[in-house]
Amino acid sequence: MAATQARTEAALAHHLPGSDCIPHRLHDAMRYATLGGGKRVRPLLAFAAGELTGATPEKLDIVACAVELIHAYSLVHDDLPCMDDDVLRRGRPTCHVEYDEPTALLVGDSLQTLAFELLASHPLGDRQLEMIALLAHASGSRGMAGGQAIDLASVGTPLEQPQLELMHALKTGALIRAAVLLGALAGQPLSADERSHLDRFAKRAGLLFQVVDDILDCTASTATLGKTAGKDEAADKPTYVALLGLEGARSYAEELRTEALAALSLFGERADRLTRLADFICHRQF
Ligand code: GRG
Repeated sequence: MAATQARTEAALAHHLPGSDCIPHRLHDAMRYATLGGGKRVRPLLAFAAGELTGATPEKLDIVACAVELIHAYSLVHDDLPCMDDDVLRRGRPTCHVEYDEPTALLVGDSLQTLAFELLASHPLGDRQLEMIALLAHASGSRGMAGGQAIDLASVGTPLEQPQLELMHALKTGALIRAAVLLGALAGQPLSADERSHLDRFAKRAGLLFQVVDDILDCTASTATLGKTAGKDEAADKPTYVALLGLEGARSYAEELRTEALAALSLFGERADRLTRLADFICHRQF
């Protein structure tokens, strides 16, 4: 993991325009928002899925950067006062606090378009157009942005599990799924059966990521603020902890992990890295 994270960091640093490039402030802010932090879960998934299909590391660098740039853009926009209004991200001031709101808006726009520029301008094999379409779909109104819209609309209105599932499948799951599928598409073709198993893994892993994120949010605020687990602030947010309680969310995470791993059994040892990543997503503490 550490080697892939470092490789991704270097690739991002290489492909992001330098701070010496005009306009300096915008490029500096793009680098600030993207480099030097983050678990790089989506690049790790892209590399692990690419390993399954024998994709070259050079192609996977591009896929990993594209997916991570979309992720970085989503965080910058999500932190803006008109959305979540957060002042800290990855232990540092958010982009709009460190720079200013208009710059943060343009950072998000520019990171998003850079992702597609990278995918379109490097040779990625026969299914390059499919890869571009897949990432566009996963990021847009029927993917991540759509999930964000459902989330914003649901504040103050408790969601039932199917709606919560749909919101997360779009908001967080779509990009995680795209990371897995794009990584695989950069290598040798899979059979229809293999592809549907990988897709099932990707969807389960996306949901698992979100359930664990909700658990960590709850336990972090409990530890910091001395609140009762699963109560108080979790209750007015659409989260799995609010819906299922802390223990219920934990057993749901285990269930999703088991389903994700079962979907990989078809691939045998070729899926070792994906298996270990599912374990990491499930048992991470940050
Ligand atoms: C603004 C179009 C638009 C979309 C925003 C993904 C998203 C949609 C907002 C992020 C809000 C959020 C904190 C969701 C919880 C799950 C999540 C994506 C957490 C952050 O991802 P990590 O843990 O972050 O992979 P790092 O810092 O490790 O990269």
